[in-house]
Amino acid sequence: MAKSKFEYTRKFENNDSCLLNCFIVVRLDGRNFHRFSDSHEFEKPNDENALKLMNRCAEEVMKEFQDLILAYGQSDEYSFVFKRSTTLFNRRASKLMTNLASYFASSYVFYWSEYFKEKLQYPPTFDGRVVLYPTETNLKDYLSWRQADCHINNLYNTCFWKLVKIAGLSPEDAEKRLCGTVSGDKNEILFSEFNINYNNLPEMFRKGTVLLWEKAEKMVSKSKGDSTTVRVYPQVVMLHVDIIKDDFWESRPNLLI
Ligand code: DGT
Ligand code: MG
Ligand code: MG
Ligand code: MG
Ligand code: MG
Repeated sequence: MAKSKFEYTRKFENNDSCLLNCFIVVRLDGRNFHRFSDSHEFEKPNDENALKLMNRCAEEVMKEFQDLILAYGQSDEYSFVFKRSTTLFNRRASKLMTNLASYFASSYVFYWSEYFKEKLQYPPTFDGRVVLYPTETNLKDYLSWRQADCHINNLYNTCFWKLVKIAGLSPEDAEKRLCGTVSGDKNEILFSEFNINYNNLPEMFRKGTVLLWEKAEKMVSKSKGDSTTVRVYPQVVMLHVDIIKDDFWESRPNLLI
């Protein structure tokens, strides 16, 4: 087809290809989920179904974009890590980010009814950003930062909502009560005032969720007769484990390769 005289406008596009060899991380985060969680009456501080829906969407994203090697989610956010060598969308940041964000958001709507009886009140939005990490240490530190954030917020919010819902404090008084406390103090409040051992709360709440690919064996029947054979195929697995300590990485030496 002949070029139109308008085609030069393409040259105004930025080249936003991500630097070679870096881990490309896309972090998505629900826009104004403070309001969204109120409108949909999410349980405070953790709504199990809301978290499971986030995990489901992330799993679907992993399956759709198979150069993703790892994902980590907590609260209304999910971080997706591409393998270093990915050439998906020529590593263009805007393409990677918008494809993940829109697939995640449409999945959130698509699968909503599997997790909630109540109707969706309005369309949710997720923002996205792309961050490049040049070293494995940088990437691990990034993921540790997100998991530490999960822990700090969850400990605080768990205390806060016990003080409000069980002890009957006003939100202002609960906030004052927790002001200046360190994590040991909060553990102590939970234990002595509410008989809760923080470490016994669900791991999904305390540690967030990690998704990664693992090889699984599956029995498949051959087309003729009833003989079966074992096939190995990759499968997304969901874990609620510590990724700050080295154990997680040492037991999976090939994860980032
Ligand atoms: P943003 O991200 O700047 O547009 O604003 P928000 O409101 O999404 O703020 P963000 O992302 O810093 O914090 C997440 C919000 O989502 C926070 O208000 C608590 C809410 N949220 C996330 N997970 C849950 C949950 O399981 N239960 C409840 N009740 N709220 C949740
Ligand atoms: Mg925010
Ligand atoms: Mg948000
Ligand atoms: Mg958030
Ligand atoms: Mg097109």
